[in-house]
Amino acid sequence: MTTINEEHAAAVGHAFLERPLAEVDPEIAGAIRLETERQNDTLELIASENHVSKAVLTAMGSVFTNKYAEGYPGKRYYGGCGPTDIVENIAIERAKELFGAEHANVQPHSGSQANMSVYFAMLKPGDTIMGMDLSHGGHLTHGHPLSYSGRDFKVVAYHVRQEEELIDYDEMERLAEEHKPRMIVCGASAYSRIIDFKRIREIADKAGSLMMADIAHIAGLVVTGNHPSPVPYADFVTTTTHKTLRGPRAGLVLCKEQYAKDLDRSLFPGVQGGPLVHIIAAKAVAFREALSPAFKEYQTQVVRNAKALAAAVADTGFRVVSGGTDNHLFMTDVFSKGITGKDGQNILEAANITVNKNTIPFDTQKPMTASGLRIGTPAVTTRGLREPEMKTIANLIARVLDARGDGDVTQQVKREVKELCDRFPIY
Ligand code: DSN
Repeated sequence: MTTINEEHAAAVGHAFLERPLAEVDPEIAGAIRLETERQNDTLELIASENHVSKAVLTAMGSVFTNKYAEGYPGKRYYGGCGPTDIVENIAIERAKELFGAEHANVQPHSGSQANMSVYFAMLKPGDTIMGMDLSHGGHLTHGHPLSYSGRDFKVVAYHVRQEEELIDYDEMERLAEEHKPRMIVCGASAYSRIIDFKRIREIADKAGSLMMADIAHIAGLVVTGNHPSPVPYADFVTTTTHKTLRGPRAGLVLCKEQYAKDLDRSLFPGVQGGPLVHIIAAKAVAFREALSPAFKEYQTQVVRNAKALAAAVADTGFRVVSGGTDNHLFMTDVFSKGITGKDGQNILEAANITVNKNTIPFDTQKPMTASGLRIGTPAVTTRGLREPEMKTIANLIARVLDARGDGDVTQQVKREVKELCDRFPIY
């Protein structure tokens, strides 16, 4: 055990740079170990989570975290940005190539800030935007009253149709004609069907609106052609980089060249300060991985797994919203068997199966209770699970939910989850 004085001496000398984390901070090192074990022993079905490669982790933990680099490649406010410019230029070029985009800004720290940079580039406070209602599958930053997007702009929300639970494009068109929004925002965080970006462009053109597609959830599928791309249609495309795209926790904006200058200025200095260069390096690595043929195989398997899991869950008697899925996720209405989303999430977590409660369209429960569970396959597909394992998972989910979290059933399911996870180690 070192004394405080020894620690102080070590901290002012060069030696502190070399001390291992477990020695410097056993509590945080312990929490990292716990989280590694948790991820290894858990069936991760949260649709927005994934497991990144060691290459991505290495870039994130690199010395670029030490660097300030406000500005853009070739136009920085700090010296010493040579290697940083290499990283950012590579990330930009790879992002453009991946998505076939005219311009890419790789600096957003998150999806929320990516969206903010687009809004602040093109909109004035009080302008009208149209976005998908959060409880129908949209996102907080698409105009929810509790988000900056709902506070600074007038919001008109569109919905899914109650009967088939698909986006009501006719309603979207009617509302766009009536309200002439400055921007139509599309994209979703809890919608399992193909989004018709071409139709939305037509609606935007008729109403004289800009179009922004937030593809945070489906970006990986878009890259590989497993979901149609909005890039030919949308003025702006935003995404996170850590969901199906399987990169570091961060954001990205793509746009037509005509908006490039406004967008870049809006992001920096408008919304953010110094970029996280280590995270941009990790984005570049993830983009390189996403350019490989193996990534196409991965995304195709993600969708196959989601379809197989949705069908198997439906076979156990839980209603699946819209009857199935075309992408990496689906929503199951656990209240169809009298279980709230909140209870369902807790029951599954006790058995080491992680999902998130989610409202379903026309939900009768409050958001913190919810009637649904959102279930996604990006993470389990990364660790190598395929269709046969999806049937097993559906069975495990149904057993523990049907038993309402009974202790013996939970322990038995947890053991089976562990056996399954041990067959498919992550790192
Ligand atoms: N929190 C993300 C998700 O889980 O979909 C959206 O921001």
